[in-house]
Amino acid sequence: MSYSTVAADPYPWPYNDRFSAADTALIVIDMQIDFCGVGGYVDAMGYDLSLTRAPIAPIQALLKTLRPLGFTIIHTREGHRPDLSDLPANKRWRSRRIGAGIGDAGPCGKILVRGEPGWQIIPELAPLPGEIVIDKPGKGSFCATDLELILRTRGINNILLSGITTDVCVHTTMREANDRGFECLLLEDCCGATDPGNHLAALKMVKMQGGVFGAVAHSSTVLSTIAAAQLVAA
Ligand code: C5J
Repeated sequence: MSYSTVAADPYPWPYNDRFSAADTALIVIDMQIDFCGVGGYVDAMGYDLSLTRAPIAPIQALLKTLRPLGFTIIHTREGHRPDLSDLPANKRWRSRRIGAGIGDAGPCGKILVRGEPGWQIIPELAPLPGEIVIDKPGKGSFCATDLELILRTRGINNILLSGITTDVCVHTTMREANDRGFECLLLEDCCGATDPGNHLAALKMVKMQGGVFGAVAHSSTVLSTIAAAQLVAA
């Protein structure tokens, strides 16, 4: 089944009028304990966890609809090799300045290190068997990963973006995807930032210049678009 456009801002998404489970992926970015759990990286930096936990319920609702319809679901995890050979010295230095040194021991194990408790995806959004998980050493999901190869192999042209944080990993991934020709929709209620102002600014940036990186919509708009098509088909 294909679906008509979502009422997004600043244009009805996707640009070419239709999307389907076969050509669209939902990417859930970095919903890890380090970003939204007690004792993780974001907590250690002193930010309000309610901001990074806000997208959990909306993402759950979206998954509940998209999974049975056969949409490609991709999860990402930010993290470094246990020997820290892929951790740039400046990234580590900056994190230590704010009291949350990447690679250093914390209540959830070594911060942002692969295999540690804090690096795990939160149980509420655990990937199902068969769903793709991308491990990334940086903010963007395309840098030093096989994400683009996987998307092209599956024939994916459209990407729904969710996860945290709106202004960092989600935005970087959206920009990378846009530059590669993917048609992106940022789901505003399915993202969150450590600073509410940055969340809003990140949404605004997408919408400038006629949608310079794609478009923005509330997940309820995507869900109602899908429900309307199902009603017509029934
Ligand atoms: C950050 C991320 N903010 N997932 N990572 O360091 O956005």
